[in-house]
Amino acid sequence: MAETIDVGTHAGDDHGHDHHHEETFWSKYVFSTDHKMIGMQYMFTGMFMALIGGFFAYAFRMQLAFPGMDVPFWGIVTPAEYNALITNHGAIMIFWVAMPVLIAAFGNFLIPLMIGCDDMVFPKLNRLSYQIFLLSAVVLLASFVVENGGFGGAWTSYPPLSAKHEYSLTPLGSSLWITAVALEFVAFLIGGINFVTTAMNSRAPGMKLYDIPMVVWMIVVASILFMASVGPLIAGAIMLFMDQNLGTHFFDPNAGGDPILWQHLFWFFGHPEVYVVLLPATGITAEVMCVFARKKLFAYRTVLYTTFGTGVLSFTVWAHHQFIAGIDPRMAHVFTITTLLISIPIAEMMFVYIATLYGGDIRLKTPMLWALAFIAEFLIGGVTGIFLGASGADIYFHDTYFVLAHFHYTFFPIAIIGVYAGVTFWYPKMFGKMMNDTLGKIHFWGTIIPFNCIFIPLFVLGAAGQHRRIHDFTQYPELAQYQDVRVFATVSLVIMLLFQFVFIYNFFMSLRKGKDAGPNPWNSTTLEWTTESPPGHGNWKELPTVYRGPYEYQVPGRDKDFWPQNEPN
Ligand code: HEM
Ligand SMILES: [Cu+2]
Repeated sequence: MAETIDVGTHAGDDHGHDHHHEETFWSKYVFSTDHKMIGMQYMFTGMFMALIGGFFAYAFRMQLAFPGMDVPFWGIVTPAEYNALITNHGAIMIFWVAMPVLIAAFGNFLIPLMIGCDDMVFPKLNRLSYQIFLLSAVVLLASFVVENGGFGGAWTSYPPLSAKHEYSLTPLGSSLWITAVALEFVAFLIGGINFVTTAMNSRAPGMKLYDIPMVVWMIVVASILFMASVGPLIAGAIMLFMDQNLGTHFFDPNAGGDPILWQHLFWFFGHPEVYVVLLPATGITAEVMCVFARKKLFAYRTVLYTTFGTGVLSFTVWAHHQFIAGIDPRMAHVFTITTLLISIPIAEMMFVYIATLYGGDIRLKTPMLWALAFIAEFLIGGVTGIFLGASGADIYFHDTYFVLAHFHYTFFPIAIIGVYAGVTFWYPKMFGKMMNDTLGKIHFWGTIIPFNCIFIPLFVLGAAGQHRRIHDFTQYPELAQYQDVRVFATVSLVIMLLFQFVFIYNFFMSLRKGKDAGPNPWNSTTLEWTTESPPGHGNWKELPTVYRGPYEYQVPGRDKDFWPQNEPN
């Protein structure tokens, strides 16, 4: 039952959760307030946007590899189109793929199921959040088809380029873009309220704070980070919109405005944002690893405190994106120190994960492969971040392909590997069917190998001085010589994209032909596996009671190797 206020009025009803009105297509799939359906809506919208973002990457990488040639399914990529493609590729992948899938889809689907309640605290607000998000996606898509095309001022949208139509040359595209981004922020601001309130207030009887599965904690902390950091940027977005359309000069240096102000507003949000998406993916990895290593999470409390600590620290590092923006070197030292500090908790989490694997009874099913890859690939991202965090080195690396490779080694594990780990792991719960494991493994290797072939070469190009956001490098003799490297990266990308169709095929084929999953196919301990798959409206016939922590595997003296949270002693 969704509407919590109904509980009182219907308390005497003997037909429990099923007294609901007839469900039509519209009430079930479109205007549902059920957290699971809203989670699905976010998931499918995010996946659809990922196809668009992936296609954009294909188009601009083809331009980089074969400048001036007709790109199949696109045509010639003009410089303006190139800018719009890279801008919107980045924006889409972060705001319309990573955020909706990692936070909103998994948060919605998992939080009530993992803490043992029937729905979010504010189901209608939840639905509103999705609707605003959908609107934001529509506005973004509209920005590509208006006169002069989509915005091309980079996903960071720095003024003055973004603030003046004379510079950006895309008057409507820019304004729609910033509107879409602002709407998306509002959607997640509303959504976060539910996650935090629900996890804190609706837990099953017996579930203490330390019994909450790690992924729920991490989504909660991520939501708080988002809510605490996004305000300034929503204000900034409105100011930028006003500069674009109402003749204000917040960011215009010629009229006393300050373009650097935007950079502060953007990165004060932007850096915490990377942890907003990192934390849920890290949480998903924890759940998957414990199940497929049959082990307790090593140092649960340490991970939890580290999560809080990382959250706080993430607010202190933003100006490491501005080392070349004329920052006072003494201030640059401060931001170097905080930036290097934040590597410590992140590294510690990875060590905890490796310690969790140590001595485990490891089962290499598809979700586990993704979880292991998360750790391996993310470490490369983290380590290269340390180079960039040193302000002296960053003056050289800034805005080169080195930075690009660094953040793809962090974002790819998060937004792609983490999502695949989660989807392949919870698929049986979401749809009641098993995915095909062989196809899953083909998809895994077909993604991981080309991924590294794309981005390792980009570190090399970056170190050689290849700058970001340039349409055709063959015009620079010192960079023209690396054309083979760019072709190699691009071919790898095309291969990787093609392998994604294996996943799409597996996803939909398994819906029809997959083996029935049953309630708990992986022998997991957490609450979502104690109800039927997929769970009905209201999640449980009778809400569970919790007796222990989330990861009791291989407890000595028990016949089964797992001890579900809801099983009495
Ligand atoms: C582990 C510690 C990390 C450190 C020390 C670090 C450090 C840095 C630094 C100093 C930069 C600025 C480079 C420049 O523009 O010149 C940077 C860029 C970036 N980092 Fe990281 N980073 C870390 C982790 C992450 C994570 C976890 C993510 C993503 C979830 C991430 C995503 C990004 C992005 C997107 C950019 C580029 C932004 C842009 O200019 O478009 N980083 N990183
Ligand atoms: Cu940062």
